[in-house]
Amino acid sequence: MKLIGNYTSPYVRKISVIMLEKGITFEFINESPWHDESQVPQYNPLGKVPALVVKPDEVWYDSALIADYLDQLEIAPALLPSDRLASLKVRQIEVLADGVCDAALVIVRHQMLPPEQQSESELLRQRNKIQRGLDALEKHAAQREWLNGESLTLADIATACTIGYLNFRRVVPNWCVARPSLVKLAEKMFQRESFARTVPPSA
Ligand SMILES: N[C@@H](CCC(=O)N[C@@H](CS)C(=O)NCC(=O)O)C(=O)O
Repeated sequence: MKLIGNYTSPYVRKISVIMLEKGITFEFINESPWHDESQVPQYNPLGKVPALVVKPDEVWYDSALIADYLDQLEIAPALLPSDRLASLKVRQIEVLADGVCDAALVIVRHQMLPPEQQSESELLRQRNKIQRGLDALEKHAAQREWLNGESLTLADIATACTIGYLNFRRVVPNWCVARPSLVKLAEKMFQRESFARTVPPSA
């Protein structure tokens, strides 16, 4: 399999972590989606990373869908419960974590605009999404050792990738204030080899 993307992307990191956790061998094709000459649209018409090439005529894109694809290969450890409702609950947390990343990414891109084109109200709107999303994740994290059950799931991986991205881009640097359960979860996740091997390169 070939994973198309770069490690500055939290969504690409999520997929790399999943494959490392499952011991799936893959070739990493380092491609930025942001250049005019980017090869990414040849894999994903939407021009976004990650994309996962299984065969020349079988390419998956959107990290949530790729995660689902990888889990249905039934390579241990399972990161989604087999019960459909329980699985949706894990994926709901993944959507929450990814949504926080989406807002953080909007902020990062917005801050690259010339100052006169930046809007404080838009930045505030996105920061509020991040704060509400993190509050909801903190509530989940406070309930148990893992976000949704007795063992590691996709919810923990997606949440840790999101926190890694907030740290990397220094978006909402005080995110950890009054969120002790998320801090604990992030510290635990960052010790895993899969996370140590996918640290974003310095910007
Ligand atoms: N929902 C998508 C989001 C992917 C995404 O936004 N990736 C960014 C990089 S972090 C990207 O490729 N952006 C390029 C663009 O929007 O043109 C996923 O989970 O895969």
